[in-house]
Amino acid sequence: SAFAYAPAPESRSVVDIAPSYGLFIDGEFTEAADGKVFKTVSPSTEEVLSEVARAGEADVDRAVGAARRAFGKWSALPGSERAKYLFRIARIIQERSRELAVLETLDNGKPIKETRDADLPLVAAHFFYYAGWADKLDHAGFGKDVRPLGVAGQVIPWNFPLLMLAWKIAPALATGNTVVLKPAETTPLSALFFADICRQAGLPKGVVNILPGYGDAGAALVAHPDVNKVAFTGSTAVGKAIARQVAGTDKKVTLELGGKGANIVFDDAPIDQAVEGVVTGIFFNQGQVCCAGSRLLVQESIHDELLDSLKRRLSALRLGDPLDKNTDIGAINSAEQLARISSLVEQGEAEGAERWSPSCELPSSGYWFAPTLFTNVTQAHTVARDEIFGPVLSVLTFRTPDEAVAKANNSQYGLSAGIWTEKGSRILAVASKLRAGVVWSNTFNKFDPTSPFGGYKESGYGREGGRHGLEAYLDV
Ligand code: TXE
Repeated sequence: SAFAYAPAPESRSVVDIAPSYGLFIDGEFTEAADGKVFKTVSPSTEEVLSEVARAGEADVDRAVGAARRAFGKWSALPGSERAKYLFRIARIIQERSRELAVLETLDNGKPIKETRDADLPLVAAHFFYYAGWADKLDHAGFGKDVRPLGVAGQVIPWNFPLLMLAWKIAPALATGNTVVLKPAETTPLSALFFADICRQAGLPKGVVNILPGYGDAGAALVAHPDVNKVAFTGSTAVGKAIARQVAGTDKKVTLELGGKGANIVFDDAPIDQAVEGVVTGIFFNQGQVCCAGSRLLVQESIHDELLDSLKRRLSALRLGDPLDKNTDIGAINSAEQLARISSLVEQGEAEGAERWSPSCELPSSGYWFAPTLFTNVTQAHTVARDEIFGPVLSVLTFRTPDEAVAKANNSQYGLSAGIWTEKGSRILAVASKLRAGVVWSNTFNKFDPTSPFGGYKESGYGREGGRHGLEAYLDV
C-alpha cells in the first residue's frame, strides 16, 4: 500500500522517512476510515517530515477489534513463547537503534546524544527486562492465578515517544495482553517504526496496533467498551478527564502525570557534582520531563556559591541542531509547548521573580527556548508551583532539613526529588519524609527497568517498571 514502509531495511542509509504513513491495524499499514491525515514537523527546522494518517473513532473500533481477536491466542501462548517475541523485538531495536535515534531526534527535537545514549538503550532494556518476566510469572510470587486483563488502550506523550511506548507495550505483552497504542500527535514516527519492527519480529497480527492521532482518538480509545485497561502518560488535566471517563466502568487505569520535582542541595554537598546533577535534572530533554528537578532548593549558606557555578555551567551549554552530537540543548517539541513555556516565564517575571539566561543565540527557525533560571522565588510564585515542562529552573532557599522537606512537599505533585549531601544518615532521614515516587541521592534522572516508577498526589497512580509494572496488567 501507499503507506507501507518504503525501502527494505537493508537498503536504508541512516533513516528513510517516507512521505506518508498509515495507521497500523491488524498487522497492516492502512488509511484512516475517513481518509484524514496530519503533518508531523521537525521542531528544530519546522520542515514537514511526513504526512500521517489520523485515527478517528471508526479506526479505534477497528484496532480494538483486531486486538480483541488476537487476544485469545496471544494470552494462551506459553510465557516462554511470548518471551521469544519480546527478545526478538529487543534485539531488532538494538540493531536498528541508529535509525531509531535519528528518527526520534528529528520528530521530537531532542539532542541525538540523549536519544542515542539514554532513550534507545533504555527502550531495548525494557523489552529485554520484560521478556525475562514472561515465562516466570507463575513462579515469582504471582501464583498460578494471574491472568492478563485483555485489550490495553495506551495513550502516550511526546517527550519520550519511544521510551513511553516501551514502558507501556513491553509489560502488556509479557503478561499476555494485546495493545492499541496512540502516540502523541507531534511525535508519531518512532511508534510507526516500531510497528514495522513488530512485523519484522513476526509478532502475530493484532497483538500490537498503533493509531497516530489527536486527543479525540485518545478519548475514543479510553471510552471503547472493549478496552479492559487504560494506561496514560500526559498532562494532569487530561489524566483527570480520563479518570472521570472510566469511573463507573470495570476498566483498570494507571496514570502517570505531571511533576514539580525538588532538587535539594545541602551545604555539605560536593558542589561541582551537585551543579552537574541540577543541570541534568532540569535541562535534560529541554526540561520536558515529568520527573524533572524543576525546583532547586538550596541551603541558604551556599546559595551564592552554587548560583555562580550554575551560571558558569549554563553559559557553557551548547544549544542548536539536535542532530549534532555535541549539542546539549535541542528544540522544544512544538509551537504550543513553546507558547506554554513562554507564557509561564512571563508570568514568573510579572510576579516578581528574577529571570536570568546565559547569552545565547537562538536559531531563526524552529521552536527554541534558552536555559532559564528564576531567583528570588517564593513558594507562592506560579513558577514554583506549576509544571513548566521546559528548560526553566526556579531557585528557592532553605535553612534546616525540616524546612527543605516542608518546601519540597509543598506541591500538588509528588513524582520526583533529589538530595545532595555527604551524609548518608541525612539522605535516609530526608528521603523517608518526601512525598515523591522516586528520590535520587547525589544523582538525578537515573532510570532502570527493574525500578518501579510513578507518582503520589496529582502526579497520578499506579507504577510502571519493575515487578510492580506487571501488576498493572494482571488480574489475580
Ligand atoms: O499533554 P496532553 P500536552 C504536561 C506538561 C505539558 C502539558 C501539556 O506540563 O506542558 O502536559 O502537554 C492525548 N483523552 N505533560 O498538551 O494533552 C494526546 O493526544 C485521551 C506532562 O501535550 O495530556 C497525547 O497523546 N487522550 C507529561 C497525550 O494525551 C488525550 C507528558 C498527552 O497529551 C486527550 C506530556 C483526551 N481527552 C505533557 N487529550 C508527562 N507526565 O510526562 C489529549 N490526549
